[in-house]
Amino acid sequence: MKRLIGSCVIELTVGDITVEQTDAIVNAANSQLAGGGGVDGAIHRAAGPEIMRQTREYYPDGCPTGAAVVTDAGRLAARYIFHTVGPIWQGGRSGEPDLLRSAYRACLELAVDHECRSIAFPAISTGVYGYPLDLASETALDEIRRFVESKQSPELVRCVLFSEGVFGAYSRVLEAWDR
Ligand code: AR6
Repeated sequence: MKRLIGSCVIELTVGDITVEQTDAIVNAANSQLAGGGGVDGAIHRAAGPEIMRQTREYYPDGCPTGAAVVTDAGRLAARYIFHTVGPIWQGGRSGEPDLLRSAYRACLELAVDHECRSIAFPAISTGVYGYPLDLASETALDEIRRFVESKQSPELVRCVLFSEGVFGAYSRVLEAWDR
């Protein structure tokens, strides 16, 4: 499923982000950049130990929530991994929506800075961090659309969703855009 924003494409797919061939893939990390489960564990396993070596060397203080940092992509097909930290859901009144927007925007800015024509995102914060899926999908897609509308870059933003349930939530948001 996809939508055109000017000459750019926002696309939804179901799958495993580690096999994406976009220029950059996004990791939903923690602020210590310590590795973990979920998509973070899958990316580090698939990309290899060089990635953790780089995060330790370049970002010993980690990465604040809502920001993003860059490493190589090791054994993956992508050129870069952008490690971002989404908010932990605490009920919605602790700035979670702004922090989630900021995480997406930080990665999109890195994509432009690193001349990436394509980028793949997982559904940041919707796993271990407990962000309600309907709210997260609306916020994520709105921030992606705003960025792409104003910058007309990257050419392709692909949301790689790990289950049909997550894909369904994202699809409902895209369908609502047409109404
Ligand atoms: N490809 C795409 N999406 C995936 C994959 C994959 N291979 N594996 C899981 N997902 P989560 P968070 C989906 O928990 O909520 C880690 O321990 C998953 O189904 O990975 O931001 C970090 O180290 C869900 O929809 O990230 C942090 O401590 C989405 O990715 C913490 O979890 C995000 O789930 C971050 O939590």
